[in-house]
Amino acid sequence: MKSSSSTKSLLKMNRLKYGPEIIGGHFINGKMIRGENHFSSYNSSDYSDRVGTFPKAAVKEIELAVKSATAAFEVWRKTPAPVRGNAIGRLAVVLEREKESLAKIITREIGKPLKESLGEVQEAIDTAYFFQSEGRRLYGQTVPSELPNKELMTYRRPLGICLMITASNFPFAVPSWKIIPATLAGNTVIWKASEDAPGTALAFALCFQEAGFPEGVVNVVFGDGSVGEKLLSYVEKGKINKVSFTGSTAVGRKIGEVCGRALQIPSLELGGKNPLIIHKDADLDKAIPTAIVSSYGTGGQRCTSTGNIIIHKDIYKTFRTRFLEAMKKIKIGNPLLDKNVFYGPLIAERYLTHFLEHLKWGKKEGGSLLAGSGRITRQNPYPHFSGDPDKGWYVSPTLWEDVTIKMRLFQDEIFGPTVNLVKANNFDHAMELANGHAYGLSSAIFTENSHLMLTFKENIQAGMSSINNSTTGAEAHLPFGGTKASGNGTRESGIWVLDSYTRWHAVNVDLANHLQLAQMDVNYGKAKEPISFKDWVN
Ligand code: UN1
Repeated sequence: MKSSSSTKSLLKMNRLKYGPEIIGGHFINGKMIRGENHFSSYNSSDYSDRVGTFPKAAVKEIELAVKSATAAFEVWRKTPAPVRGNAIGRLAVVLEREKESLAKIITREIGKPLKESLGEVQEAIDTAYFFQSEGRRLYGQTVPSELPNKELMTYRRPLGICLMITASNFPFAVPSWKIIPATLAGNTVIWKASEDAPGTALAFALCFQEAGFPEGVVNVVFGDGSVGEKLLSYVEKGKINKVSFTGSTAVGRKIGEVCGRALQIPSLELGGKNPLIIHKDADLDKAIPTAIVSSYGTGGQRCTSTGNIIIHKDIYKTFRTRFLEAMKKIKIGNPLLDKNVFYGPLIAERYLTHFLEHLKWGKKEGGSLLAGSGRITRQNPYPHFSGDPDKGWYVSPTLWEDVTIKMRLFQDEIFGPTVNLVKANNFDHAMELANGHAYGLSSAIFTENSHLMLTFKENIQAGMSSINNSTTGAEAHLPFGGTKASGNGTRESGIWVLDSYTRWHAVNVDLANHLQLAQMDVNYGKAKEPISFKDWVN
């Protein structure tokens, strides 16, 4: 199709403003495959800027990815773990060198502020440096045997071909949490990247290549959920040995069913409705800005974003006034044109639809809207906006009150810049509210009382908890994951993730010159006659 001269000049302008268009391809067996059935990835902050075009994987490319990951596994699993760690160390160096450029690609594609994108790349760098040395520490144990001349030991073995399916909100950090430890452990990877962030995924794949990962160890394919479903069928065929997924609870359940039938344990990192308790003794000078970041940072598009702020009734009014005051300073817009923007657009139109719907049903079920006017447009302006609101899915920060535990507003994850103020009568009531939803990902409390900190830690149903800090912002070497509807108990990051990408292999070596049987030929010894202390007394 020929583009008109005005489209051409717009493209040229955008190129100067944002960067060139990427002609993308799947990354399979170390090669780019342009493929067919192309789709476009647009700059979420400005839809007139096309980041690039990418193919949607067809069966033949999926087959090729499975084949190359399978062939590479035979070589990679035999590569000594410290050598695999070295490749990860080189990856860290590449990521450090390219940190700025990679962050700009992330911001261009999904619209989070550059500071956050830099943080995201840093999270991948931290992960790479952490696992570089794990290659020299992929310890097993030596275990004493109950028989003489016999040795027992354990080894971590890789699982095989790992399928990673990731979301668009952390298109770099979260894939790094999966791909880096999986490859360190000797597995090979097929990564089905988010269709909202294919440019970021391709850039990441090329970093693995530069770092000297052998061909076929990391393969990336593009496409929507239907490509993910096709890939999942290889679990049933016994050709994919592990699935790691970050996304919605609904999709996580489906993946869990497929993997369960194949007797596999997937890693599922799912939704959240994360509570932030503000006790009456909270330091509000810290709690208010933290609650703002926790609720509205990344436009609320983190699975760790705060969903309910649970405030002690004695300070409810003060908190409400000060929170509303702080909200007024939130700057929204195109983060590539203004670095002071607090949050950018919603990543995709489907998030906008979901967000706008919640405004309707939230009011209907009785929530009181304290702030928030829906989609920001030229007709429906927002006071601190940078850029052209009509070119992206921008929404204003939203605040609800009069929300009760049974309401959808209290229970449902919205995945946008919206939060509820919920009044608690006392600490116990606050805890009841904090646990009164289906999820259990992150959680936080503000209090100066160390006894309440302890009670909170011991009773909150969540995989992660912050004390006097945000529900967001987990560090790269602590276990990440949730309980209840937020996951299946698997963890990402730190040493804990290794359990998700390895299986234990128990080995015994019998060096005796005769047959000896455990449990049967063991000389356990026996106790002597019972001692009686009767004579020692009276
Ligand atoms: C996610 O939203 O899926 O803890 C991951 C945080 C980030 C990671 C969030 N480091 O908020």
